[in-house]
Parts: sequence; C-alpha cells; structure tokens
Amino acid sequence: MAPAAALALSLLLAFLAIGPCAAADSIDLWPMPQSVSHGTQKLYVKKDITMSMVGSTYSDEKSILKDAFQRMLDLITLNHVIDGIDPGSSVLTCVNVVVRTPEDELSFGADESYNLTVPTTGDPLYAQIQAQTVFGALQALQTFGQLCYFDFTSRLIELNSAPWIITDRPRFPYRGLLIDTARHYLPVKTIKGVIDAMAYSKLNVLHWHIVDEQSFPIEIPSYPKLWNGSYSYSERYTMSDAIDIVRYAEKRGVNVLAEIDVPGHARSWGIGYPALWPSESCREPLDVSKNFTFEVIDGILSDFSKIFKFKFVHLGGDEVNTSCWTRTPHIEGWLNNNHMNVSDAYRDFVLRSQKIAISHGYDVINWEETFNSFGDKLDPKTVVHNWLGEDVAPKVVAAGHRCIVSNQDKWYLDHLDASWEGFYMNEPLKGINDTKQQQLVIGGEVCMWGEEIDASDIQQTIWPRAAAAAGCGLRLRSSQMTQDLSRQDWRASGVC
Ligand code: CP6
Repeated sequence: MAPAAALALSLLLAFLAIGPCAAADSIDLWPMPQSVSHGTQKLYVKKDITMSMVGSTYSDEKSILKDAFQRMLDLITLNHVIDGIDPGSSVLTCVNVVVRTPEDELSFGADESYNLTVPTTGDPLYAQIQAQTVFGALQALQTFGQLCYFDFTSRLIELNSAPWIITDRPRFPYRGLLIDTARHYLPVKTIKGVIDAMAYSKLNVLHWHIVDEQSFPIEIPSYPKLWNGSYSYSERYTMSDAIDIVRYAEKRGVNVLAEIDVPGHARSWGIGYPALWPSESCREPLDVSKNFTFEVIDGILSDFSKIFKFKFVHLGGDEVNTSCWTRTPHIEGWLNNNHMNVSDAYRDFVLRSQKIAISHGYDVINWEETFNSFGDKLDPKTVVHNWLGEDVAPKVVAAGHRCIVSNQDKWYLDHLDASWEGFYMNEPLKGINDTKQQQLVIGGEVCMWGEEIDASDIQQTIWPRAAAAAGCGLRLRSSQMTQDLSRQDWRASGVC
C-alpha cells in the first residue's frame, strides 16, 4: 500500500474501529472507485508477479507502464516476501494490461477511466486492466496495489475478497494540489515525493506557485538575472531541474501547472532588474507603465513554453495593492497621460499578460479577483480560480467561464485547524444546478501555501487532508458521498 494512501486509510480505519458501528465489510480503497463489487475468496500474489500487455495497441516506448508496474511492485514487496505459498492456493501470477490507444502524451482531459478485474479462476490466474489510455492504466495499477497487502504472519502478499470487478473514472478532469516554492524553497527531491503521493490519491495537477514576493528561485534564460532574487545559490531550480520535475510528474500521470503571479506578489523580480519596481521604496505591484515589464513576462512565458507542456499557465492576478502605483510620480503621470485610473491599469495589465500567454500557446488561469473586478473583459477562455468565497463559482460559470474551486475555508491546507472532515465534505458544485454550467467546473484544488511549512513538514501537512478531498469532492458526487458515508457508518461515528 502506498504510504500516503496508507496514512489516510489508517486514520479513517482507526476512526471506524473505535466508532460504535464499525462496518464489517469495509473496502480498503482510497479514493473509492466509482463502482466496486467483490467476493470472499483469498488469493495470494506471486512475489515476482509479471505484467503483460496482450491486446494493447500501446507500445510503452517511454516505459511509462513498465516503470509504474515496477513501482507498484516495489511498494507491495517493501517487506521480505518469502516463496512459501501452499501448492493448493489460488495464486495471481500476472497482470495483463490492455491499453486501447497508442497515445502517450499526457494532456488535459485525457481519458483516465479503467476497468480492473481480479478473477478467482483461470490457469494461469491473472488480473486484467482495461483502459483507453496509459494514464487510465496508471490509475488502475494504483488501485491494484491497494488491494494487495503483506501479511506479517505468513510473509506472503495476499489479496482478499476476490473476485473483484472495479470500474472507475474521475469525476473531474482537474484534481489539483498547490505547492509554493517562493516562501520556502523545496528541494527537487521533496517535490518528487509530493508527486508520488499525489499519484497514490489520483490527483493529477501539481500547481507550482514558483515565484512570489519573497523569492524568485527559478532560472529564466531570457532574463538571467531574475533568479538573483532566490534566497541563495543552493535554493534554485535550473531549467533542467524543472524539466526533470515535469518528466517525473508526467510519468505518473500528473500535469505541472506553472504560475507567475502578476502584477502583485512579484517583488522578488526586481532584485535582478530593479526597473521592474515602481521605485526603490515601493516595490510591488510590477511597474505597469514600462514596456520592459511586459518584455520580461514575455521572456518568462517563452522559456516556460519550452518546458511546461500543460495546456494551462497560471498568471495569478490576486491581492493587487495598487496604492504603490498612485504613490509613484512617473506612474501617476503615465496614468494621467493615458486617462486611466488604477483599476483600469490593473485590468490592462492582466489582459496584456493574458495575450502574451495566449501567444505562447497557453490557456490562462487567473485568481478570482480578476473576474470579480472585470469579469466581462477577461478572455472568454480564461479559467477562473476561486479562493475567496463559495458564492463565486456559481457566478463564474453563469458568466460562461471555466472554474477551479479552492474555497479557502474548506481546501486551504495552510489553515492548520481545518479538519479532514471539512476537506472531505467540500462540494465543488455547490450552488450550481444547471448541467451545462456544472461542466464548466473543471475541478478543484487543495492549496499548500508555503509561509508556515518547509521541506521538513510539507508532506505531513498535506496528508491526509488532501487525500480526503481527493477521495470525496474531487472523486464522488454528493449523492454517492452520502451513500459512502452511510455505508461506512461514519454518520453513526459522529463524523457528519
Ligand atoms: N500567496 C499568494 C498567498 C495567498 C494568495 N496568493 C493566500 C492568501 C490568503 C490565505 C492563504 C494564501 N499566500 N500569492 C491568495 C491566492 Cl488565507
């Protein structure tokens, strides 16, 4: 069992065990697949179980599937497994994976559905995975790994309650987690650990809030002094680090969404290029009056487009305190000459940045303040990222924009007192009844802002609460959710 999933599950199971009505027939899968049926027979898993791809039209040239199978095997054989299965037992010897399309590029909206069957008869006895894409097959392997467990008495890998028939597909195409490398630098190894854990919970977008006012840790070849704003030489990501992270994530079915948060939250940019600051004494938002500002944004997005292949880039746009613009004489003069007030300037800054991102082939995501301030002017393809209140998503989709839900009261991991039950119960479609409008909610995202955490405690702070969101609002509809809750007798245990 994967550590993060194990962590989430053990918490939930501990809860069940002490609850007054512990469910007799619990299914230890997280997130719960859309449909699960099973029997009562115990199987053993051969310690060197193999994978085959009979019937696949996918060739696995990049070794995405083969490596995923090996990782799953490494997890379930972490303990010393012996060769001691009784000759009369039913032994699973192989997992056959049928992938129907040759496509191996991870893309937004890729079909991640799968079927997984574990029969009790057959010679040889093998499990079967069927998926449209290799990325569906990856999800199936995660589920399969969770069915297997190491028995400390027999020292064998066992798989209970067979036969299993599981069909699954995600509820939303966008299931995100934000990490913030500007407040505290996170080593590449730490980011990879977070990606591993995301894969266990079937999350598929790592929102990398790379840069903020405190530091600029990434190399930008077009403007090589930008990372002068890093905390230190060792707290930096080279372009090849970024490529490494993107590749690592893609192999696990995780997209990387890069963010530059403009024009606020950008003070660190000016360490290398002070011309980006309105003045020495007033350092953000970025100087709206200079072409240079937009040349730098163009350079960054041009460099990004070579490594961050996800359909979207995030341009922030939140918490812009424009008083610095009005307090700076040359910007004040520029505003007057152009007959603009600061609200116009904020709007034009965001729209001009959007055009630059679009020219590099991206669709743009912006924080909700942009929609709240000038929603009617946003490019119609803009995805609006909610964080302030839960009344916003209904307005966003009613206006025809796509939306990502991250309601700060429910899904902000930096709120350390927010409970996992709260994460579990958040419903992204709350207040949206029209089916067409519901489809504009592409998903949700839990946010691990970096002010209070660093590499030493980020995983412990993200999980298990992110897994609770991954297992419910992001996975199951509210009707199923209620069913799931009553089936597991959590209601009786006082959770809801
Ligand atoms: N940094 C940036 C942040 C936050 C936002 N943007 C934030 C605001 C309020 C809370 C948590 C995080 N730290 N760039 C808002 C999207 Cl409670």
